[in-house]
Amino acid sequence: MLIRHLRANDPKPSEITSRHAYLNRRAFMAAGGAVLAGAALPAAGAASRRLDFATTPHGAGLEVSDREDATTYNNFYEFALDKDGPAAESKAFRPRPWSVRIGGACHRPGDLSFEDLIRPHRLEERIYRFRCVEAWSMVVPWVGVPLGDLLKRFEPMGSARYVAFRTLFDPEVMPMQKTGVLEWPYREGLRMDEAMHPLTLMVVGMYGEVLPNQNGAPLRLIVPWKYGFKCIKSIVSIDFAEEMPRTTWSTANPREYGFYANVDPEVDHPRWSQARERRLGDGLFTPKRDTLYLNGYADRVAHLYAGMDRNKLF
Ligand SMILES: Nc1nc2c(c(=O)[nH]1)N[C@H]1C(S)=C(S)[C@@H](COP(=O)(O)O)O[C@H]1N2
Ligand SMILES: [Mo]
Repeated sequence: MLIRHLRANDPKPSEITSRHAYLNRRAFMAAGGAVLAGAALPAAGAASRRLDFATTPHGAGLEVSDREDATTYNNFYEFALDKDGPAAESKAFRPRPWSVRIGGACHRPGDLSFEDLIRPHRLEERIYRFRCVEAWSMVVPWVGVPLGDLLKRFEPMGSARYVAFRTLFDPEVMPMQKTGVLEWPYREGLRMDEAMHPLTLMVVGMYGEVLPNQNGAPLRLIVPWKYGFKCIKSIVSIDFAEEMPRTTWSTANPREYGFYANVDPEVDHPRWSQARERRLGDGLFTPKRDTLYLNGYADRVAHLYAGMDRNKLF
């Protein structure tokens, strides 16, 4: 394996070499030419996990986190409550076949297979900063579809002000769903303008390959300016709603987790500061990094929250 080979021979920190290996492969894939509609997704059950995608300038200057870190340090409470649990406990989860129910305030509701949902779109790769509310962060090359392009196909009604998402409920494969640690299924939601914002992605892959189970296979949300818990995994339903939907974490602990969950170094979590973060892959003695307002995407999204009290609507 190229990545292992480079790592074994390089005395420098592994994140640098694996990043080079990754970027080389990315350049190689980009050189592969035009993306054909329908060819972007491997067939169900195919041995290849590779995706075809268009590269974009998003995050071109950022140092990508090690794939190993991003796929073994997870939050996915359906499988385990610790960080290394989801990778081990989600091995028996089979994310294909998969279908998604689209409903609520829209003119074209329906049940779509994962393939029918994604195939009409061109996949894009975007390198985004990702910030968990627990003060760790990473930089990941996600592969997905702008959520707004996907939602438009279902013709939301003028009355739709929010979008609500749910994760699969299947306690036989998601063992923690047999417990009451959270209210299941996991739920999340966005305001319509947040959902339609061009930075918001419906993600089907990372590091050029289909999503590993522990990262939310086969599809999950990525909203790069919000805390990680908004980025709901293994989605089975999307509903357009007139009222603000109930969400898992803001229901579990409304004092600590709000509906907006915008990354904000000036609004502390009641139990810890949000001013700084530890980047996955940094050594224990590397100083924490300053957290950026809206995770560094303020120039693109701050207008969505103009006039809003950041301490009240957090
Ligand atoms: N269904 C579901 N989605 C979820 C979670 C979860 O427990 N269940 N955890 C959230 C949290 S707190 C974070 S930080 C991110 C972690 O994503 P990652 O494991 O891909 O880094 O997923 C979010 N999405
Ligand atoms: Mo998180």
